[in-house]
Amino acid sequence: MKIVFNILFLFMVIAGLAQEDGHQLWLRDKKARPVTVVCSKNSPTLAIAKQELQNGWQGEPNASVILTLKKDKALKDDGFRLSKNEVIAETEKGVLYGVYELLRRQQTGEAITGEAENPSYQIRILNHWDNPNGSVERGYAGNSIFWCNGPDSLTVTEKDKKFWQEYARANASIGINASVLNNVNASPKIITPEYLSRVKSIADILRPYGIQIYLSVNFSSPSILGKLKTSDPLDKDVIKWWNDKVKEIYSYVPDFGGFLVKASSEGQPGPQDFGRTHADGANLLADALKPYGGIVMWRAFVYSPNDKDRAKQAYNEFMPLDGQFRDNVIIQVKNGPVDFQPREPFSPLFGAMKQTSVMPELQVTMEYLGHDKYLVFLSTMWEEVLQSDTYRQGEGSTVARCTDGSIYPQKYTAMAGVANVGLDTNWCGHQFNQANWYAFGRLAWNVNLKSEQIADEWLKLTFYGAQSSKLGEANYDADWSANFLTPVKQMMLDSREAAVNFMTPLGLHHIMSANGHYGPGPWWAPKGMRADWTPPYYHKAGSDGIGFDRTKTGSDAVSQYHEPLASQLNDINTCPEKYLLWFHHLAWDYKVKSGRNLWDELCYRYDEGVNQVRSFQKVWDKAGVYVDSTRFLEVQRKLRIQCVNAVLWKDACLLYFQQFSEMPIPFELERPVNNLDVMMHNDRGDGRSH
Ligand code: GCV
Repeated sequence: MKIVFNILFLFMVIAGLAQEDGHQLWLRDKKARPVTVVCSKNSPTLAIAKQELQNGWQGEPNASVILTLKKDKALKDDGFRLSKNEVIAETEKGVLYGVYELLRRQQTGEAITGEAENPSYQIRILNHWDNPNGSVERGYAGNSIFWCNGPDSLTVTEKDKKFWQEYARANASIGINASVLNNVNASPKIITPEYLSRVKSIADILRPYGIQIYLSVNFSSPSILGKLKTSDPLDKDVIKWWNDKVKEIYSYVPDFGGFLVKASSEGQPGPQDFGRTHADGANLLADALKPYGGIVMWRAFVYSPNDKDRAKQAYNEFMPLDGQFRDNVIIQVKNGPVDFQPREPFSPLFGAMKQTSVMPELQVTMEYLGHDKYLVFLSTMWEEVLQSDTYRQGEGSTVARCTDGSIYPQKYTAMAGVANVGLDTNWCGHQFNQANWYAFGRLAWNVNLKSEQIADEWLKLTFYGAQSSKLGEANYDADWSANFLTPVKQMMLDSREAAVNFMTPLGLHHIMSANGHYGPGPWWAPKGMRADWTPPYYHKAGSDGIGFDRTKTGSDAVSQYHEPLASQLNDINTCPEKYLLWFHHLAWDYKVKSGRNLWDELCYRYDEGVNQVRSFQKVWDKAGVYVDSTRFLEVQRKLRIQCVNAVLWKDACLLYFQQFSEMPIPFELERPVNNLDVMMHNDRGDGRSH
C-alpha cells in the first residue's frame, strides 16, 4: 500500500512539474468562477480586459462586472477606479490596468477601495539590450525574445507571436506600457526596411496590451546607412536624412514611441565626434520625431578615461546644457553616478536639472548582482534610491518627486528598467528574478509602494497554492502564511543587503571581476588598461587605508549634491556608514560606529553577508514543502551556488585587502577557505573560473 502511495505521489509531483515551471510568472492559471462582463464598447484592448476577467474571476460567482469608459476629474493618463463590480477609466488602457488590479486584489485579499489609482510616471518602459543576432548584452535568461540569428531570422513565426503576446500580457498586468526592442549599443541595421517589418509585427502584437515600441539608434546611421559624408547633427543633409527615416518608421508603426540613444559614451558615436553637444544631438532627433508625437530618451551615461573621478562626469557634462533640450527630450539617468553597483548614492543629476525632463534608469537584469545565480530582490535598492532626498527644492525633494512631475513641470515623465527577459522557460533565469521585473512595473506605476508590499503581492501570486497536498485544506492559509509567506518575504527583503555585505560593504564599489562582472576581482589592473575600468581606481586600498576620497579636499564629488546633503556626506561624522568608502579614504584603524576599527568592521560585514546567504538556504529548504518541486529545486541549486560565490567574494576581498591592512581577520570569524594566489591565478576576468 505504501509503495502504491509513493508511486502515486511521485506521479502527482511529476504531473505538477509541467505546470509549475515559472513560465506563467505571476499570472498562473486560476480556477475562475463564472462572471458576466458588460461593456458598451468593443476593441482589441477591451476584448483582452473581458477575457482576463472571465479567465481569472475570483469574486462572487455569477457576478456582473461593468467596464465603464467615462471622464473623471480625479483620473489622469491611464488611471482607473475600482469597485467590487466595476472598473472605471477614461481610456481603454486604463480599463485594462483596472481589470488586472481588480484580479490581483481578489487574489491577494487586498481591499477594493474605490479610490482613483493614477500612474506615477507616464512612460513605464523596459529597455532590452537585445542585439539583432539574438544575443542579449548583460542578459542571463537565454537569447532575445525579439531577434535571432540565421537565414530566416526575420521571418515571424507562430512561436514568436505567442512569446510576444505572453510578454505583452505580463507587462500590461503590472502597468508597463513601453518597450525598447534593441540594445543601446545599437546596430544601425535596426532601422533598415527588413528589420522595420519585424518591428511592425512586434508592435502589432504588443499594441492591444497598451505597449508602445521604441528603438535604440546609432548616431552614425546617416553615414553608415545613408552613405552621407558626415553624421554631424547640424548638417542639413543629416537633418533631412533623419526626417526621412523617421517618416519611414512611422509608415511601419504609426504609434511609434521614439528613440533611445547612447551617444558619445563607451565608444558609441555621438555629437561630440563633430564638436557638438549632447543637446545638439538630442534636438536633431527630437525635431524629426516631433510632428508624430515621438520623443527622445537621451542617456547621460558618459565618462572618459582622463577624468579623475568617473562619478562626476555625467553631472559635469549635462548640467551646463540644462534648458537647451527640446521639450520632447528626456535625459535618462542611471540611478547611481557610476554604474548599477550593488549600492551607490543617487546620481546628483536628479533634481539638479530643473529645466530639462529627467528620468531614472534602473537595471532589472543582474549585471552586478549575480546574474541568474543570486537571489536578490532589487525593490529595496530602488526604493532606497527613489526615496533619497536631493534637497533641491527643500526637504522632501526625493528622487521620485524630482522625476515624476510633482516638483518640476516635465512635459513627459518616465522610468526605464533594463530588462531581464529572455527565451528561458522561466523568462528571467532565476525564479526570483521574476520578482524584479514585477517590482519594476509596480514601482513605475506607483513610486511610493513599499518593497514589503510588492514582495507580499508577488509571493502570493507566484507561489500560493503551488503545493496543496500535504497540509490539509483547512489549515492551508494560516500554515502557508506563517511558514512560507512570512519567512520567504523576509528573505527577499534582506537579500539585497546580504549581497552588499558579501560583495561591496561600507560603500565599496566596482571591485568585481572584469568583463563578466560576476565574481570578485579587486586586484584586476592589467598593464596599460584604462584606470577607470580597474577596481584599484575605485577602492584605492593601500597601507594608509581604503576608499575613494570624494570630499571637498578630494575629488569634490560631494559638491555636486545640494546642501545640507553635500556637507553631511563630506563630514566623516555624518556621512551614512553605507556610503563611507564611497566618499572617504580612511585609515585601517579608523573607528566606525560599532566601536570596531575599519578593518575588523569590513571583516564582520563580509562574514555577515555569507551568513545571511546560508540562512536563506535554511529558509528556502524549510519552505520547500509549500513549493512545487521544479521551482523549489531550481532555487535551492542557485542558493548553493550563491553561497559558494559569497564565500569566494569574502575570501578574495579580505585576503587581498589584508595585504595592505596587515591586520588579522578577527579570530572569532570563519577562516578563508580559498587562497588568494589561486583565485588571482584563476581569474580570467569573467568571474566564472572560480
Ligand atoms: C549596454 C555598462 C555595461 C555595458 C552597458 C553599459 C551601458 O558599462 O557593462 O554592457 O552597455 O553599461 O549602460 O550603456
